[in-house]
Amino acid sequence: MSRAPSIGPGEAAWPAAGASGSFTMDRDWLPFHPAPRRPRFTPPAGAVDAHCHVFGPGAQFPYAAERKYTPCDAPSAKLFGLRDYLGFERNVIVQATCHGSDNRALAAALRAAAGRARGVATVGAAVTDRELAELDAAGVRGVRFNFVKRLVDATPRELLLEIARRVAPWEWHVVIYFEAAELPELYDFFAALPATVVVDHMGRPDVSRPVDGPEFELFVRLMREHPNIWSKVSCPDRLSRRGPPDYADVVPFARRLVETFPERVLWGTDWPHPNLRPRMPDDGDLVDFIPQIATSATLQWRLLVDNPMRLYWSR
Ligand code: 0GY
Repeated sequence: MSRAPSIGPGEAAWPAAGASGSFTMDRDWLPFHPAPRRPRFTPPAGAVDAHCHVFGPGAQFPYAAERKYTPCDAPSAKLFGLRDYLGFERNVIVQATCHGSDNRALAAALRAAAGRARGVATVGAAVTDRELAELDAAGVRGVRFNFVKRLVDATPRELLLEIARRVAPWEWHVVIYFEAAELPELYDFFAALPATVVVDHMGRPDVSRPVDGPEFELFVRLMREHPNIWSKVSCPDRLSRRGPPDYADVVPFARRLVETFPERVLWGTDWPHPNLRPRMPDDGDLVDFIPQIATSATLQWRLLVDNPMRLYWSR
């Protein structure tokens, strides 16, 4: 493999002070790891990092007025450098809440990827057919509904259903982000969504609870009873109480999903890891999490290649 590109700070797009145009990153913001280690695990050929973001640069793509945080810039060139360094072929870039429903940074990143990235956008019900057509042409294949209260103000469910109807002709799927404690309340709404649905980060289970306890059972039931529902087995760094390098307490949860629903799981780095505290993960550790949760070459191929290719690159 070629020499590691630098993905750390120091480029013009990310001045050392964390300022970009009129934006200064939050005082307690942790930038992404400046020099991740090389993973021991080699992803299969054609592997997809199916959950990551770009931020700005704010001077070019301003952060949204309604954002709940101001990040450091994390431009697409850095993301693509990391992709190559970690041994991946493609990215799925998910619109981050700091850009609201202004998808320009996402669309520009998708165009810059020249076919090697697909996107998940955030849109309002007022989105026009022309805007949807442009996003689709750029490579968007899904829309994200966020229910995490610290990240977004609540959107009425009728509006979300209206958005799901609007994107249906494009055969986009719906990505949902929520925390496990909210699932009982949201269960029926999720179960009724008229699309393929992809859950971020396993529905954020409390991994100090048993993997076969009622909380995670409810999530497994959601997937078992609804074959249109997929899950990302991502973000051990967000979920773990024990922490790196192995994130051992997250393994049983992710492994259970990979083995029960091998054809409906995706994996992603979550780079540049928004809002992570108290420490940034080493992305090399995150890649080495994969063989702990997908323990055969076949499961790894489904998780990293076959599943994301079916969902994002079927056309
Ligand atoms: C993630 C997680 C988070 C943030 C966002 O769009 C976002 O701002 O998704 C989070 O703070 O938990 O998936 O990146």
